[in-house]
This record gives sequence, structure tokens and C-alpha cells, in this order.
Amino acid sequence: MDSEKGLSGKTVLVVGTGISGIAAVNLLATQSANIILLDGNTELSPETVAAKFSEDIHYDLILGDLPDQVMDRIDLAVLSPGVPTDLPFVVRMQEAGIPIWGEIELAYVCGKGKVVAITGTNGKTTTTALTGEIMKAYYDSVFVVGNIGLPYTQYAMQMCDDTVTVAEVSSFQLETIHKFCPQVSAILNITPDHLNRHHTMECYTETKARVAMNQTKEQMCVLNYEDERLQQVAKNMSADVFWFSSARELERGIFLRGEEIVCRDGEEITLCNMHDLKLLGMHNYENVMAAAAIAHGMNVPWDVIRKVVCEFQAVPHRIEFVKEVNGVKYYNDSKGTNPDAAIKAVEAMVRPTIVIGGGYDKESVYDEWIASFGTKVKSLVLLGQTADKIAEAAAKAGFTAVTKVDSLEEAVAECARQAQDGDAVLLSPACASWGMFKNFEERGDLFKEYVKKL
Ligand code: UMA
Repeated sequence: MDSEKGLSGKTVLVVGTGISGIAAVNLLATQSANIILLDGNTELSPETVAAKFSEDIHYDLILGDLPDQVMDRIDLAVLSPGVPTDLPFVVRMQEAGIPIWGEIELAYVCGKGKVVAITGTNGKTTTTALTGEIMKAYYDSVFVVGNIGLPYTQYAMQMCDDTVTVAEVSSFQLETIHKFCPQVSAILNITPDHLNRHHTMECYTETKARVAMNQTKEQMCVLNYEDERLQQVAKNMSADVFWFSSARELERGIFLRGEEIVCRDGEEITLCNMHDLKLLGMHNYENVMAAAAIAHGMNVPWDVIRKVVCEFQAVPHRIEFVKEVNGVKYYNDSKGTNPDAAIKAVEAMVRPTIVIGGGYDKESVYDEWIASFGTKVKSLVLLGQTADKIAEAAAKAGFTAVTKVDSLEEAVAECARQAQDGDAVLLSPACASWGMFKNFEERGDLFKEYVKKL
């Protein structure tokens, strides 16, 4: 890996005081950089920011806009993932020739060892967690980082040449990579999401494809054969493409044959029977195939991969069973932050279901999600910024069993009122949590708390 560390004495602007910005500042402090920390949120106080650091970390803090005279001094800017690259001050920095790195680029440049990078619209977290477990079962030094909630920069200085870093990377993070080059990358699927930030599907797809942009044929990119967008993306890739498929046998790749997961790469091996897995649903079999392909690309023996995939349990907030109350099963799918993820959760339900949906508006379209309800979803309880938009889409599709509520607590109470013995209640909002909650974890945790109080 490139270990260019010419950051000493450089003036580096870090944008964002969330977990990425804090970890980036801590890393830059070890490189003796002069740090300017900027956050656009003027409601923050210097004291709240200072409380996030130990006393020996020094930085100049700016809350609000970046003054021109400060911009003149900057050698490098490091953006948190949530900071769009088309903000006027970011564009001005770019025009002034200031390099703009994402937080993961900084971590990659300072870190060591080999990297696995997993992206895709849905399944990233499960696949990353599972891949991390497989790597831990075989390699001594493994870090699982990135969009999964652990900033990559936080661990970069602990890495050695033998380290394997498994990074979940979002489209936001991929916008600002330059040298970032994983040994094995994976794009699980591409369906509409984050269109308020990336504007078009073409732009979103191109951003996801950046995960493999620096790879050569000595490195592997794992792709979903059943995703038409990825078929197109593969045409322009230099990496060695290794496919997985839930729908057909592949000449080379990993695929489902009846109930078995089979890998063909020269020789043919059977990984396991799908009933041996604790993960449920076709989308999870795809996640397992992707993780196994990645591990194969990282030279992990099949018996190690087999043991870990068969033991692995679902990650929290992803179709997570919470509790049964009065014969009603409650599921937390707070991670269902876009329509496609929410469709997967509806598909996984086996009972008449009441869905809790709505949240932050990412300019998604909800028609397909509502169409997936079929006769399974008996009613929809809506909250948040998108409640009206979803209700309109439901009305257009002739789905009228819709109730609007003002809070998640009220939503849980409303579901408990409507549900009958044998039903399921599913929090799977098809929207991000932002605005009403700090993140999807907080939304999911609160849901579980309200359910447990029923
Ligand atoms: N900020 C600005 N200007 C802006 C936008 C934000 O100053 O224009 C400031 C905010 O005031 C705030 C800080 O930036 O103080 C927040 O930074 P951030 O939004 O990048 O959040 P972090 O806490 O650093 O968390 C980020 C990811 N968040 C986002 O991408 C929005 C986390 O992904 C990730 O786990 C973490 O880095 C570690 O890598 C969350 C996420 O929702 C889970 N990701 C999206 C998704 O999965 O769909 C992409």
C-alpha cells in the first residue's frame, strides 16, 4: 500500500465533527499536521466539540462558513462522508487546486496491509460483518471499519503489513477516493438510493463503481451477475471480475444450485446447503455468496469459510426479531433505509404484516415498495417528512389502509392496537432516520424499547 505520509507540517482542513471528523483529526495529530476543524452547524459550541477529544489534541475550530483567508492556507481538505462535494466552498477549494480527500482516503494512505472494500445499495453491513468474521477466523490482524459505524481513520495507525482491513464503503465515501485500492472489492447490487445527493442513477452507479477504479487484474472485484447495472459496470473494469448469482450456474463464480451454494473456480466445491445457514431470505444468500467469494479472493480455505458462514447470525436492525406480544411478532428493520431494502424485509415476512414506514426524504420513489405489499401487508403506519408522499403513492396504488402518526412511540402503540394474533409488525421505513433520529441505530433501539414496554 502507498505509505506516502507527507502530512507533517501541512495545514489540513477536516470538515465535520461527527465520528469520521473526530477520528481523522486524531490521526492527523499523529502525523504532526496543522489541523483546522470546520463544521457547518453553528449550533455546536466549541465546548461540545472539545469534549470529543483528549486534551493533547490541538486544532483550530471554525463553526459556520469557511473564511477565504483560511482557505488560502489549506494544503489538503479531508471531508466526512456526510459532506456533499458540490457544496460551494468545496467547489471553490477544488478550483483553487486544493486536494479533496475523503476520510477513507486519508486512512488508506496512512494505514498498512491489505484492504477488502464492500459497497452496494443493500446488504453491505451484513456482508461486511460476515466477511470480517471469516477474516478473523483465518488472519491474526483484522479490522472491520467504515460505513458500518467505525471510522477507518480510527484504526489506521494500529495496522501492520499483515493486517486485513474489511471496509464497508458508501457511495458518499467513494466520491473522494484517489489512491484507495482494495485487494478485493465487491459491489453487491445497485438500486435507487441517495438520489438527493448523487442526483441521477448514472452518477450514483459511477460513484459505486469507483470502488474498483484503481484495481488491476491482480486484484479481484466481486459482482452480482443478476444486476443489470453491474453487468454494464463490469465492461469497464480492469480488475479480475468474480461473479455471484442466485439465479443461474456460472462457468466461474459462486452460485445457488437448488438448495446448495456452489463455487466454481477451476475446481468445483459445495460451500453449504442454504438450510445450514442461520441467515434467512434470498438477499442473505446473496450476501453469503459475496462474502465467501471475497474470502476466496483473499485465499481463505473453504473449510474456514464454511464454518463461519454457517454460524453467522443476522446483524442488529436488519429484520431483527424483537419480541412476541399477544401473538404478534415485532421485527426491527430500521436499517431498511431505502425502498429496495424495505421490499426485501416485506418479502421475508411470513405473516399478515403491519408496516411502519416514513422518515427523511432522499427523493426516493415508493411505488415498487407499495406494489410489493401484495396481500401480505394489511396496513401501513406512517411518520416523518415522507409520510404524505408515501400516503399519496399508496392511494395511487389503491392501498388505503394508511394511518399517519407523529412519533415512533405512537406508531408502535397504533400497530399494537391494529394487530391481531398471528400478525407481524415490521419497522422497515424505506427512508433514512435523519431529522427525527440521530441515526438508524437510535431509531431501531427506540423501536425495541417501545415494543418491550407493550
Ligand atoms: N456536516 C457539515 N457540513 C455538511 C454536512 C455535515 O459540517 O454539509 C457536519 C455535521 O454538522 C456533523 C458532521 O458533519 O457535525 C457529521 O458528519 P457525517 O454526516 O459524515 O457523519 P459521521 O458521524 O462522521 O458518520 C459517517 C457516516 N455518515 C454518513 O454517511 C451520513 C456513517 O454512515 C458512518 O458509519 C461513519 O461516517 C463512519 O464511517 C451512516 C450512514 O447513514 C451509518 N451512511 C449512509 C448509509 O448507510 O446509507 C451512507
